[in-house]
Amino acid sequence: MKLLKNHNFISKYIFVCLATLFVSSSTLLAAENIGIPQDYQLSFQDAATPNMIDITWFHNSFLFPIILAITIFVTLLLIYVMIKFSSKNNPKPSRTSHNSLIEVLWTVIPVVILVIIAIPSFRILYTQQEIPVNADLTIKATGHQWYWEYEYPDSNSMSFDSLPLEEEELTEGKIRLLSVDNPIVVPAGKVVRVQVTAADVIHNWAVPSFGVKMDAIPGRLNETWFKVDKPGIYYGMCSELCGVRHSFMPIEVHVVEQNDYDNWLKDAEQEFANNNYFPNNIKLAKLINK
Ligand SMILES: [Cu+2]
Repeated sequence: MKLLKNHNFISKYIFVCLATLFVSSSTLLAAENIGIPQDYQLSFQDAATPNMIDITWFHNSFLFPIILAITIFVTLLLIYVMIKFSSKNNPKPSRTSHNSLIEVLWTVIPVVILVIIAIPSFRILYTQQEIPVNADLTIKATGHQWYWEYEYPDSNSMSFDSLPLEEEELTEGKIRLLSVDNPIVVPAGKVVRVQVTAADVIHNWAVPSFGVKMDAIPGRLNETWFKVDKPGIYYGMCSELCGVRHSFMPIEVHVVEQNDYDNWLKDAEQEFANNNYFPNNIKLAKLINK
């Protein structure tokens, strides 16, 4: 009866492990759209920048097989130990308490695995942090409770606020809690440097498909960068708990061809000449008082 109970437990354990493996491997094959989360998505959004391509490769093709191998190894080891050394099969346990060879091995092997992981990891971290010397465009993103303010320092310090669309403003193709009134627009194939800071509390400027996630800290100017070749609309969110409306400060980036960008810039420089803090702050006040 005891053995039966043991077997029950073991088969349940194996089932959970297999189910976990199946779910994780099938989600690696999902995620088709770029720049937007999918229903029931567990894995990454499709990569839109060289950095995100590296991050996706690092996780899916490098880390995941290592994790898989270790998980399978430990699971088999546990099953082996549970059966071989159960009180029934092994009534008189050995009193061995030390084995130098095994102790050295279980210290050295994990260290070697960590060093192998660290090499590509540090390389990716470095390219994320190291902005290419000649950025084609600089955008400054300032986090406020609870909206993003963007400045284009190269264009007469043009600046505008970016707030999510309200339910009644959602037209065809707009997405609730992701579409904003004033998205940022950048040219395709150009290196965009993003300076990130905050005016009140810590926020975080994050766009998953760009592989960008940078803390916005009051009194500090952080920098990150991205280069997107494929024109389209990409979405992100504030990713640092920053207050009650934390979930209402999405990020919308329009990547367009250079001439479209030039046209947008001409219009935007006029529209946002005296920046639009004031109207948007009224809008924000309305939202908060809702
Ligand atoms: Cu925030």
